[in-house]
Amino acid sequence: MKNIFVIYTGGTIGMVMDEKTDSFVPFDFDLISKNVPELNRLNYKLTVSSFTPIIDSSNMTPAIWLKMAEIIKENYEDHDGFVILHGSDTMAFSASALSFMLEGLQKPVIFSGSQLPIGSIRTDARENLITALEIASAKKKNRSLVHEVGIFFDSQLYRGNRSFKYNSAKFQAFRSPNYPVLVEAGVHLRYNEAALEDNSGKEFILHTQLDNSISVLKLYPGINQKVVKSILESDARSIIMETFGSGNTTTDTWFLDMLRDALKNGKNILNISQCRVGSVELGRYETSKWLKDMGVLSGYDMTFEAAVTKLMHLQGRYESQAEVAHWAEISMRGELTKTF
Ligand code: ASN
Repeated sequence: MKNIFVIYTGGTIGMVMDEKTDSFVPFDFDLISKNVPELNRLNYKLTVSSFTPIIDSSNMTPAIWLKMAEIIKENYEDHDGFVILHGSDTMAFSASALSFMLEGLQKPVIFSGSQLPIGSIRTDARENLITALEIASAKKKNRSLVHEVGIFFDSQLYRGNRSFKYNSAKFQAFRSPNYPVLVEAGVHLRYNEAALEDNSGKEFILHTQLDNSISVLKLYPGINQKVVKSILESDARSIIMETFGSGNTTTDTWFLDMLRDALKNGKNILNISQCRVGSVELGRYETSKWLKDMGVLSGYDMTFEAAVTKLMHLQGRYESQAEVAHWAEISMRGELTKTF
């Protein structure tokens, strides 16, 4: 019998309607087990750790990521896989964060949740939960099939640090356009073995330090100098710059001068695109050639969620800005593809 560890953090999956406020509020795990009697018929032993308080994932914090990662570390040897029940709103941030905190995973860590509460008749929660458990327990020749952090939602397992929530209305809430789906659940579960992280021979290491000294500069035509200056001069160690297309920005002299000053003052500036599909390609257009020359870092095809959590991880791990910059451009957990 396989041992699966379930971490319940909250989210719509376990919510009920509060009649006083007429809005959804989180509820305890009993509600889930009562509504999924199939859990007793599964051939696994489930151990459940419910967080207090149970939260809507909009209240997620790095401290809670640490708690999840530590629980996984403590229960790693005795369990075959982990399922984390989590609200969908910030699930991609948590899955990305855990992918960096848990190096060399040999076992699956599967995030899941739902768009409708488990108690509602048309809920997507039951299918999501049961299949997430199945993937967390799947083995071939005594080795887990998945050795990374994934998000299972609406029949698909995505790499956690490649996905983002793109739809708040449909059951298919997530997408991972820059990386293939890892598992497709239909009549059979189809594992895309070529796309899955292998990690064989790697040592499992928990990284606990996170430094959230980050700011974000999202560009738009007409952005004014005061706004750019205040972001670049904040005390953040790194700035994520969300640019146009394949990494382009205005070439106005004031803007490029401000970036140069920020870099001179020791900031890291990581360029990711506002486009969710495709990659930053510094130097493809003249409008990004300047950035490359001055030392702006390329985030390639990384998601915003991966960029934020990767920088928190790197800054927690390295005091040196140069070291953070070095690793920012390298794929550590399959979060980016360098095609250029
Ligand atoms: N607000 C909810 C959450 O993220 C949304 C959901 O789970 N579908 O906790």
